[in-house]
Amino acid sequence: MSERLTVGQAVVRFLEAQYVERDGVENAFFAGCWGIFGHGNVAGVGQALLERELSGEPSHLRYFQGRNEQAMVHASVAYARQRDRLAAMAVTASVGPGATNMITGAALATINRLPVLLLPGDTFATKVANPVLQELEDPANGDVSVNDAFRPVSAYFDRVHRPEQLAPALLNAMRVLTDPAATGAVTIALPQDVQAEAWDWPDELFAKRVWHVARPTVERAALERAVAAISAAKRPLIVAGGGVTYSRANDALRALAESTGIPVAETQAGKGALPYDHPQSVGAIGATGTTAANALAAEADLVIGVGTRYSDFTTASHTVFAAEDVRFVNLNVSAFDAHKLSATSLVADAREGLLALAAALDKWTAPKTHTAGATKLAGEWDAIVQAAYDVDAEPLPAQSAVIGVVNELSAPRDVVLCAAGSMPGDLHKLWRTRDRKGYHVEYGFSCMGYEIAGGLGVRMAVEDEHTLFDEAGRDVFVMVGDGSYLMMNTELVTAVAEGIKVIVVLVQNHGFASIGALSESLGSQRFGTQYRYRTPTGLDGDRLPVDLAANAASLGADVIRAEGIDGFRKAVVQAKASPRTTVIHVETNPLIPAPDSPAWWDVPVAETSALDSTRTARATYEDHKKGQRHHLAPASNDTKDDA
Ligand SMILES: Cc1ncc(C[n+]2csc(CCOP(=O)(O)OP(=O)(O)O)c2C)c(N)n1
Ligand SMILES: [Mg+2]
Repeated sequence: MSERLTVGQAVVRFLEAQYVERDGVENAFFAGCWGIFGHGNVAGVGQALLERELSGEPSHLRYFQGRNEQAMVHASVAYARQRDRLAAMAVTASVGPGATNMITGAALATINRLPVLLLPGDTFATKVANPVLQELEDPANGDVSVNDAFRPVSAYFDRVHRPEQLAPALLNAMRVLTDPAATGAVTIALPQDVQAEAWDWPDELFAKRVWHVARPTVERAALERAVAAISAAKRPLIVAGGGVTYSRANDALRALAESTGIPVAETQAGKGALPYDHPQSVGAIGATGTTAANALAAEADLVIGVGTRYSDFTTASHTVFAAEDVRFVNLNVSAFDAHKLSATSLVADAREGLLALAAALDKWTAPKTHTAGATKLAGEWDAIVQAAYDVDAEPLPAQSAVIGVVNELSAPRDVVLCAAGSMPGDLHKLWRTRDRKGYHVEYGFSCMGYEIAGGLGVRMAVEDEHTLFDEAGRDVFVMVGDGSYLMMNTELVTAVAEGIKVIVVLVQNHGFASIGALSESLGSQRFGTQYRYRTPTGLDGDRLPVDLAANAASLGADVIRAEGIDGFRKAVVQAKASPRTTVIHVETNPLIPAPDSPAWWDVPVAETSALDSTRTARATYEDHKKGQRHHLAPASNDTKDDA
């Protein structure tokens, strides 16, 4: 049996029929399809979505209208992250700029290993009318289009020139989207004529299909090597990454930590692996780490990385693991990550691997003094956090106090979300995470503009989890700087249109506090990091009369202008009580930094310069470079029996 449908209609039918299962729980994979229409998709996938909506049949594949293609991808990616990659969204865009607007989002998805299906329109397969509006013509390559730019940022890429190619493209897309080790942005470029072309599709293509999300188990020999390495350790440290959360391995991690006494540090994506007040939680590690985690990292003889890709922020650009004899055991579903830092590698699902380690380590524990020392260090850091929450600055509050108020007034299950600027680092250090999904900082791509769109995606996931699994609600606190807000605030309109509530904390500090401080530390004198009028000497005039609160109100959001920290406190209470999207505008003092924890981040400084500030910074830079490690020593136990 077959059915005659267009390629666009077939895509929609197929997406509706895809399900995933893990741990015996099954749900539809695609929760929606975002779309902005142009000539590249309006009569193809767009027509199919209309036909779907008008059919009147209930469907989990809802259509969402975004305001910017990049933002639609961000919302989708945030949605998938909140759902632990067990659900995702698709995005349809027109040809040309509509398509290329998604490239930043695609890179963000692939870098963070988060699934999203991108369906950019492409130029005519038949080429009769070429060049079509927005077509890139390459005199030397007849088959190139702007969509080729998706290739390096996609976990899978295909272009469907003929209807027959659609089925394998869709099946491969699902294989990659639901594979924890391979997932990311999947791009299927759909030429605009092909989208509207009819074909007789075999019924099987649209039959319900369940994709079983794998939990690969640990190879016995690899487990033995890991256990040998761990049980020889005197100063071990676990580094928990995002893989812990996606695998829902939090209980297994806690059990392993408690049975062995090994302290647990967290990356940005891994924050929330343990609640902040667990005695063995030493908090953030690396360039934005706590004094506790970084002190333990500095002397660790064994680092057990779980579900982490060891970004430079995590390793403080390869300086944080400083002990001469430090070795690594990496548990990761991706062999690529498991082998980093010359580790003894366990290529497996995080939960399976942690359970296997706990069983195999049996009664082994780290030295009691090590565990107790970690708890003491963590307590000292928590006192520093409290002091940062309590900073009493007039008239403009410190950012750390703003974070403190949000932490205190949010419910334990609420989600704090951020992506770029000075806040991700401050949140990593200071946020007291109480729920495994309570912390959402996109720091793989750290993309300005992710915040509001991402908050929308998280809140959509929260609402869907409520409907599907009867989970309790969560407010979403989007922390966004003025720079990020100016880069992309468009999805406030979408939040209003869809009646989706997010609380946006808009921190106004008139420019880039983050890059300003970085610039100063590197001798670049905060050049180009403040929003000011141009004068004959540069952009150093008065502050600009930009009113971001008025801007947010003009987009349809409720807006509260908070004055000082007490005003901010009242505003948060009011926003939490409201059912509507609320933007809290608060001005802060950008010159009060979060508490320091000695750690370095490798940002190269000019080797030669006419400026004293740069020359001084270069000398400091060269000093820091000396502490940088390569971690090339083979895992110590790999050769143990050769002698
Ligand atoms: C799209 C994008 N462009 C540039 C950067 C580099 N960058 C990181 S933070 C930042 C400034 C952010 O300013 P704001 O949102 O006001 O936060 P603040 O630093 O003031 O806390 C810039 C330009 C980035 N991360 N993303
Ligand atoms: Mg700013």
